[in-house]
Amino acid sequence: MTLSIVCDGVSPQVAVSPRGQNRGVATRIVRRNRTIAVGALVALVIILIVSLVSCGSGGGGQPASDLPVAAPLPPYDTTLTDASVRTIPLVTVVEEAWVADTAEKTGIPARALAAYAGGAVRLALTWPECGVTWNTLAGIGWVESHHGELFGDVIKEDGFMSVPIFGLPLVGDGTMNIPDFDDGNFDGSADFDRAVGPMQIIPQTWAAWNVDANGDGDPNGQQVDDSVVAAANYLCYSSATMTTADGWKQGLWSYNQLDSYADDVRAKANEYAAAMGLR
Ligand SMILES: [Ca+2]
Ligand SMILES: [Ca+2]
Repeated sequence: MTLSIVCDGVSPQVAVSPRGQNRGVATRIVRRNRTIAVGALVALVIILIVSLVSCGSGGGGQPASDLPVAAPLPPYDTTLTDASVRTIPLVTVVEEAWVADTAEKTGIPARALAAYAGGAVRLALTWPECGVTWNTLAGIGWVESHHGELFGDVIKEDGFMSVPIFGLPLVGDGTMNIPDFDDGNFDGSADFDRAVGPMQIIPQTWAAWNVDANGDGDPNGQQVDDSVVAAANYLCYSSATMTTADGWKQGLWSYNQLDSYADDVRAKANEYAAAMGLR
């Protein structure tokens, strides 16, 4: 997720977007470093243009308010509980046949879709009042990293990126200016902070919401199940419910304070719903 620091000073530890804050401007750049082999590091920087948001000043306008089509929960083992769903690998939560069929219809890579769909089920059991849907999570995943494929990489079957994704250094050069929070432990740099992984989570947010959802015992921002559940938990923390237009707006606004961001996520979420015959 593009996690951004909340600029009004409220809960900065859970802010989700590294979007810049230059008022009224419109440039977001995402950089990805490529790590190859033992001891060898080749940094490949790729640029993505996005809009920057005015932070907490209203300069970015008000978030869009329409609620995207809410895709129903995918089929899953209904004996799962709030407790048990936390103990099984996220990729096993939703029936494989549904994932395969839905991946074909929507064009979402199956491994990413399994994480979004499993995340929606997991949150339905662990945070039932939230109601975050798989198509909203998929919309975010597409906007953030094109499901991990923005730079030509892929999410592997084990859920890890084929090449780790890192966002642009958040040093105020067309971005937010966020001092180093993690001493490089999460984002690989003790000089600055940057967003990490397919859902683009910044260190402060990861510190608050890191989770192990694939069952390997290690919360890892470059692993799609861990990343998606952390993002979903953050959305649900930020909004009382994602089932109303205002609630959905609040969740997306906390994630990224930019009208076009919510618009982009909504459009993609609706596209995925339409691909499933939902209106
Ligand atoms: Ca850092
Ligand atoms: Ca993990």
